[in-house]
Amino acid sequence: RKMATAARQSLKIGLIPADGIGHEVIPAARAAIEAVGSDIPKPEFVDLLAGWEVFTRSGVALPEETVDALKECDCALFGSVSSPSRKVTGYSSPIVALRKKLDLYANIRPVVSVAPTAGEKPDVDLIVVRENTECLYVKQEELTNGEKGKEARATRLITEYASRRIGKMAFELALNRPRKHVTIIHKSNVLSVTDGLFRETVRGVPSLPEVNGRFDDVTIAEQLVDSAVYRLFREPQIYDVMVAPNLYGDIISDAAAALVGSLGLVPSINAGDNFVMGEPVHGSAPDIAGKGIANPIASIRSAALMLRYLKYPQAADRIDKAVDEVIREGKVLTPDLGGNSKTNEVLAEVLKRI
Ligand code: GGG
Repeated sequence: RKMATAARQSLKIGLIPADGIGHEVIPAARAAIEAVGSDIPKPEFVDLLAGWEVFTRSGVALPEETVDALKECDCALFGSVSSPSRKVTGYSSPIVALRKKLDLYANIRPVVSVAPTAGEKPDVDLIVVRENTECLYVKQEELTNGEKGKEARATRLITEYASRRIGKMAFELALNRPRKHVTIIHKSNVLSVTDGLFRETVRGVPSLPEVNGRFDDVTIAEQLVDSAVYRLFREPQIYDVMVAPNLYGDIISDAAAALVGSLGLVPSINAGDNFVMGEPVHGSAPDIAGKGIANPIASIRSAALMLRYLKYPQAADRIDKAVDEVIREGKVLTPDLGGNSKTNEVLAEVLKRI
């Protein structure tokens, strides 16, 4: 990848806290990046706007300046967005738009339980690889009046192109993991055309001529999405890399987060061939926004994941190790993990260990 090989003098990082607790957790991720010092090029942060809050002030959810500024950045961190559940004229989800505009086609979500003692095998150690650009997220919906009342329709788009590149990403990730195992998630017993195409295309990735047999050691399984959720709760150890169309991937990763203690622990990156954007899996949590008790760990881990993708593994390891120690010690934790500490207190513990 172009971005992975460029030697950088500085690392320009766009920061988009967006809404709610995004304003509390993105500064924590920034502090963690600053703490790794010379393990990365000198970071230069650019504060950027997007989200529901900026929409209510200006009528624009994703200002053009934000997109233009991101094109000048090496990477970015996005917090969380409070998109309304009803249609609001002129509003469209900025995170969905950003993923498309920057062609961040893979949402990579590792879900790992922290072992009680260092070195012990975690119960859950999987990565959800979520296709990030299509499925129902093409957002082509229409409301019409039928004979029996209103009828709402949505287009679900699955292409061979997008399925192939997300499949390649999943196999690539599996190759670098001890178990080298990919599970394809679909529902092609019902949606045989759309999910059928996804399943068949991902299955075909190892036989592509350009792959040159590189994935021959990766084993493949597949699972219907409903049964995948059941087995995720019953025997999460069977999963290594799970690759899924957009909506299933979103749901599965939240479900998997329940197995490791809190959604507040789970990071992600939105990755493309030329850009990467870290983003906690959790949303804007309006119920706790402004109270200073949001768990900063998902954002801090997202920063580490972003640095790892940019080929700064030492910096990423330092952040991840510090976070794991804080969780393992269990003394300074936010309320979502049963503690009574504040965001800044958890951050301070992490920074001490970095
Ligand atoms: N960081 C994840 C996040 O912000 N989740 C909320 C979300 O994605 N809402 C739906 C949307 O705005 O598209």
